[in-house]
Amino acid sequence: MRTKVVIIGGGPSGLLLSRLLSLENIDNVVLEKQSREHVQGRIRAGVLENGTIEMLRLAGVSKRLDNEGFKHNGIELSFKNHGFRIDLKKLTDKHVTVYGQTEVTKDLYEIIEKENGNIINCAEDVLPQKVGEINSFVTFKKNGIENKIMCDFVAGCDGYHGISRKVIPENLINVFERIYPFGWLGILSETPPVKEELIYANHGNGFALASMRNNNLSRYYIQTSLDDRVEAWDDKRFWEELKRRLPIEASESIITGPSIEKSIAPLRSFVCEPMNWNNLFLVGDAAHIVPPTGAKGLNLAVSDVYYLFKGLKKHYLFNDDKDLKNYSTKALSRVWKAIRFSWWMTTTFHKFPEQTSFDQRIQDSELEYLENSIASQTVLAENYVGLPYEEL
Ligand code: RFL
Ligand code: PHB
Repeated sequence: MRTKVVIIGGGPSGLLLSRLLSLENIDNVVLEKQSREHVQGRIRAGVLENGTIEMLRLAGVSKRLDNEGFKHNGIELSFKNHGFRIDLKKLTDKHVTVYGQTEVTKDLYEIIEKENGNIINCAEDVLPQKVGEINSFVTFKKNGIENKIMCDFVAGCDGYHGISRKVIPENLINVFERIYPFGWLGILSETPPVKEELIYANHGNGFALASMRNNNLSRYYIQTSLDDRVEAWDDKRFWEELKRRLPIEASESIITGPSIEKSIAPLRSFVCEPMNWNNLFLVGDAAHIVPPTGAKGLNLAVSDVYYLFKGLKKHYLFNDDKDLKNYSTKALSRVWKAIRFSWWMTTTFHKFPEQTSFDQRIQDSELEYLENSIASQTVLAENYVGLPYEEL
């Protein structure tokens, strides 16, 4: 079998790239390790930037998003159980949209299947080979049978634990990493959200976040220690701790109920430079990870797709490789700004194990400054709604 682009990983970045390439008649195949149900069931991101929405629109998957997504013109920040609002719309003339990653992947899968796109689920032992040579190919097993696809390019959209980054010789990449000494315990509950906008809370016990998926589906997170186990957090304990950390009005009005999902995620910042090796291009979480505090992970994966899609399109339609050559530099410039912002949100809102009373005072004064300074609020708002994509 032969195709133009083999896309390893059928998460949001792989699916979106596949769909955009297909719209330009650029042949591609997606090789996804997991089943479709597994991919669609992963509850992750919830906040989409305008740039992400525009890309989904370009891919022809914005109908349900336009009908069911929630426009948020602001977010609430809180410290010492006192909340204040950041008016994103007023400060930037932009908003964010709450629409779950589960829905984004569902929409993309549906349209790709309907239009006869090529997604191979449950592909095992996927391996890109002869990367950079004219006869590059990718091998994989399906139902125990070995397969080989010849290709021009490989897009590594296979997330942090994928194979694509690992095939790059170690001496050709630089890795930058920060591992945070805490995790997020998240729950989903079929209860109305405590507020119509998200709440990010700094509290002496640790960070808390009140988010949502729709009018009767709430997503809440609390910071926990790295060795904490989900089993140690029954619903009662979770709600009590969440209420302790949220602003007073929120904890007084919150409606609690049984959790329908509960999990703990570690937090890390990670960047791999450069984001390509010859004709293998890393996209999204395969190349970089941000802690979820800034809601940037999925949005960054989409901006990578923007740069790579443009590069591949120019290659095939105009025989011009300039943008492909610049892919890594362009994508990384935006990535590092989101890495910085997510790191800043994380360090401003979380309690670190070694944190002293001095550090707590610094966090408090940072948040007090934010509450009262339009300049400071603008910096946060501009980053939160998403920095513009660079022209290529
Ligand atoms: P994904 O989603 O990890 O998809 C990679 C796909 O590759 C497959 N795969 C392989 N396939 C074939 N062969 C192999 N060897 C393979 N190895 C892996 C996997 O099965 C998977 O289907 O990466 P992608 O596409 O780059 O997308 C990235 C986003 O999923 C991620 O950045 C976000 O979910 C991060 N994130 C958030 N991002 C936001 O923009 N806004 C948010 O509000 C937000 N909240 C979050 C988040 C991530 C979280 N967790 C759990 C890490 C909240 C949380 C709690
Ligand atoms: C979510 O709804 O899952 C969510 C929202 C905002 C974040 C992180 C996660 O910063």
